[in-house]
Amino acid sequence: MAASDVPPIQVPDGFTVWAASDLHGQRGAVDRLLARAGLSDGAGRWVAPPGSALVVTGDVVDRGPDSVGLVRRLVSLRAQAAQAGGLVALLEGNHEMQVLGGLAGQDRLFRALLAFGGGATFLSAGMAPGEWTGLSAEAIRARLDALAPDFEPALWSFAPYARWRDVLLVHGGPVPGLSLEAFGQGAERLWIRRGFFEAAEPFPDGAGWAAYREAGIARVVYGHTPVERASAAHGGHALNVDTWRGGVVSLARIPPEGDLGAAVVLTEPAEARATEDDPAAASEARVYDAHLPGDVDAWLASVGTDHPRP
Ligand SMILES: [Mn+2]
Repeated sequence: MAASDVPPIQVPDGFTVWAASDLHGQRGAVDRLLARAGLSDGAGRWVAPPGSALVVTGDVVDRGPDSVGLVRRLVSLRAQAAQAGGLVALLEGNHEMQVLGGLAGQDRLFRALLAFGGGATFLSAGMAPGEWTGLSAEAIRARLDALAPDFEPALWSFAPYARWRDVLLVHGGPVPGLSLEAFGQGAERLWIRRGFFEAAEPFPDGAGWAAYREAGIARVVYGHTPVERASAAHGGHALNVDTWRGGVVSLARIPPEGDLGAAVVLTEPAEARATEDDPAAASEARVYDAHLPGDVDAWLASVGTDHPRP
């Protein structure tokens, strides 16, 4: 089964596509970027011309100042865009799975949630600083659901990946050797890093990427691994737009064909984190990267597909 039961999103070929990733609660910077791109008025109203799309490739929550506010902003813009001949695609990241699975009681996901900035999400819902310390996942979830009942349903509505022309948009990247169906159903796409962007086999021509190539995918827009500025890989067939390391939030206009390194990229400074990552746990990142995709797959298989929607 998929990381959720939401189908992948197909963006019509003729649309103009803007992409961002790893927004991590940066509602102010996102508002400024959307206004500069002509997508919103900077205060939550979708103003883009018909045929405009915004694709957010996951990790909307945790770390930054207003996770709940940013999710609400993007869900509202998604509804407005759908009524105005546009499209907002909200895609899953590992942080959305850490919130949903962690608060559902999956132990390793809960530890990852607390270690990697989940407290910032609790704060943005209205919990007091440190209120969650020592609480069970169940107790935190009950408090969060009472303060922000729309929040978990909104995260359940995120899609596994999107496609536009020959572009795949996904949080971590394509996973080598998989069919497109297996790629969409497993959680590895949320965590993969060097296995995609430093793969010895070039994308999309290497043997391991045959299923993607045969499905018409030749380029990938992704995030998850923080970089200083939007960075092309695989000879311009891949573009990482997670610029968390550079202290900025980026919004990239994806060229309809050719070198992704030629994308127009707008940036705005990120605000300070609301909570720091746990430095001890951060050293376990590779352990989490190795275990959590399987944990998510097992957890989702156990909870089934009947999730609340906004
Ligand atoms: Mn991520």
